[in-house]
Amino acid sequence: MHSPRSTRRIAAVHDLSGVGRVSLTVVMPILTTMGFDVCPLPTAILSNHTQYPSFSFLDLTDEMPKIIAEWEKLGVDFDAIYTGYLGSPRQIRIVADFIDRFRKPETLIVVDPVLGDNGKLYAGMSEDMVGEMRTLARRADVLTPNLTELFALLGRPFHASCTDAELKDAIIELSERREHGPDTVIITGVPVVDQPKLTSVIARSRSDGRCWKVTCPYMPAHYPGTGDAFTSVITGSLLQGDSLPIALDRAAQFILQGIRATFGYQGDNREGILLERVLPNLANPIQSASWELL
Ligand code: PXL
Repeated sequence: MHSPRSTRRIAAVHDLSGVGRVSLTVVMPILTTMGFDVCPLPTAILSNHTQYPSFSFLDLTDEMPKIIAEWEKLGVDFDAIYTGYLGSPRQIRIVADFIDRFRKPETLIVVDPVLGDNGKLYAGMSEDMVGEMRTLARRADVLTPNLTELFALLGRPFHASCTDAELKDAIIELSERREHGPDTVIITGVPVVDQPKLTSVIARSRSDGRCWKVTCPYMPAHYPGTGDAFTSVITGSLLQGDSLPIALDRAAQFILQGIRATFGYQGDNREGILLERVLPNLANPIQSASWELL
């Protein structure tokens, strides 16, 4: 599998949730549409995501080392490794080891530290998970926390109204506090002070030292899986060679299109955005960039 390939390959380390359009059911169609060969390394199988009051959960921690060992035997190599929802502290250690064994200098490592939202950890997430996620985050080239995850990783109390300067400092702390922090940190779902109809994304790359902000309309509804969709588009866009601000714009625009396609229906928001309606948009060039330099 070391011969030249026409299609680049991504290992996608996420759960498979049957209902609710999150994780692999979002990551795979997006990255396949963007032209990649997506190889799932499933972390757990759930009946539906954990924002429903009840769900079945099959932990695949014991299976993962076997899958990884077979991939090693096959000599598979990956252009990117993209991790999301992980089911146990031991599983996070297995994923960290997988990255250490498969990463090459040019491999893009994207870690979405899925831990919680709206100031709360998701059902089943513990402080142990947060601690292990910190060590995984250090291996990332690109880390995409929302505000809840940002404060959890920093070990500070959550608060929703933050200034741009405060978030810029938080990113610098996360990526430069330790010798091997992530190069690029993208904070998603940042409210815009005094503008309740807007939301934003703030990002900084340590290697070029610049900080970017992308602002877009805020729709007053919560749809699970939008974080997975956002980071999938970021991953695909960076692998396609886009700059960080263009990747941010493409991802923000895609999520907005997805929410707009869904919002008009009086459906159950827990089912996520109508991804299947907007997937073809991923082939379009960017319509209007809105990034600004902070
Ligand atoms: O999209 C995040 C996510 C992924 N996987 C599972 C989840 C959630 C969020 O609720 O429950 C199982």
